[in-house]
Amino acid sequence: MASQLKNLSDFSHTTVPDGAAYKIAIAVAEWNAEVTGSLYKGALETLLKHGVKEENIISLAVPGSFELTGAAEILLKKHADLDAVICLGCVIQGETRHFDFICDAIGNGITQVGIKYSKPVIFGVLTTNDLQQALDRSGGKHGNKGDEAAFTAIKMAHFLHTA
Ligand code: DLZ
Repeated sequence: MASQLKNLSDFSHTTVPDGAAYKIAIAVAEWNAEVTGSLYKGALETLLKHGVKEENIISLAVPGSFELTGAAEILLKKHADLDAVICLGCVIQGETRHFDFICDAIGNGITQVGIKYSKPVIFGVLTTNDLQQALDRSGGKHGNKGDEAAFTAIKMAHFLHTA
């Protein structure tokens, strides 16, 4: 009989499996670098803290968040042994509809890439009304979405190998 989950209330949001066996890529956007640099720092530290080996982490920068989909596709095509890709970016609402197009494109794009390769592609993109909201979520009063993206990547890499 298939193993069953424990009561879901036993699971902590931050209960993370050991990442020692996994190879994970991080693609980070250069737009709003003050924010994305902190997201990247959080993600990298979290991967290392949970056992992912430094030599098994690939880090690459792309110009803007729009490029994250293409980056995830290229990474998964070139590195067949990757267990997950983390996409980090920060899109801040402006006066035009650019924000909506970029956010929709990234959300749909990285979902499709994950499905195409049957690999976890993690959405670590802040979509905020202003810079302060982004700072609050990249190491400020609301934590760091980079950390969250990293432990989600390890959990989904574990899922990939145990499902
Ligand atoms: C053009 C643009 C704008 C206006 N705003 C952002 C943003 O807030 N965050 C971000 O990551 N990128 C932005 N970009 C750049 C686009 O993501 C992309 O790099 C360009 O449209 C070129 O494809």
